[in-house]
Amino acid sequence: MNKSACITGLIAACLLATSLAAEADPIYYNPTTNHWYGLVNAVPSSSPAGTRDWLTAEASAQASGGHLVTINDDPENVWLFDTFNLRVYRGAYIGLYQDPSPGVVPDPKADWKWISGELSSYRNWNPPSEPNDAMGPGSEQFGIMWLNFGLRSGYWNDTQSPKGFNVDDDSFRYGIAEYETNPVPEPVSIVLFGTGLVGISALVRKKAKRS
Ligand SMILES: [Ca+2]
Ligand SMILES: [Ca+2]
Repeated sequence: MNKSACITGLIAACLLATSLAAEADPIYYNPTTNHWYGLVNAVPSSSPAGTRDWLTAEASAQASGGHLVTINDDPENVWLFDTFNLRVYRGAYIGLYQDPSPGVVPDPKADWKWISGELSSYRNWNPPSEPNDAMGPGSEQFGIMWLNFGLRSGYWNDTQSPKGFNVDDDSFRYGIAEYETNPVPEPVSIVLFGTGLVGISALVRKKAKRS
């Protein structure tokens, strides 16, 4: 099985296991990229409490029509930090990954890919050592962005997946998703209200013509 077929199969399995319930978290619009962003769940429904998983986060993003975020440049990175740093304790998964196939041990500094398929070479690893496979060769093959972690905030780290987290640190259970179109459908009530306003203004114009 080639690498992309492997990761696609893993994500498909997660999609089946992930609730497709609408993401309740707010969606934020970035006028510079003309994209939408939001936090997505990284905690598999089938796993013990306190486990997060990059594949589940990506499946959550795909369920709403996006991917884990591809960070293309410094302005997008700064915007993401400003938008999410007070909403997430420690960090959140981003769309960077290395080949997770069993037995594959990529160089920790090389062969990082964006799950969106974009080829952006922008990186903002936490200096001086990340990405570093801190738990041994091939141990950390998924990217996170530190959002609320002292001097590391705004920088990236390679980390494990799945990985345990302290459930008291409730916020470290997310990925950041990026969407090319707004994933939140316009609420029916707003559409009806808008139609009503059009009707009312037409009525007002008619009356004005008569008088
Ligand atoms: Ca992007
Ligand atoms: Ca690391």
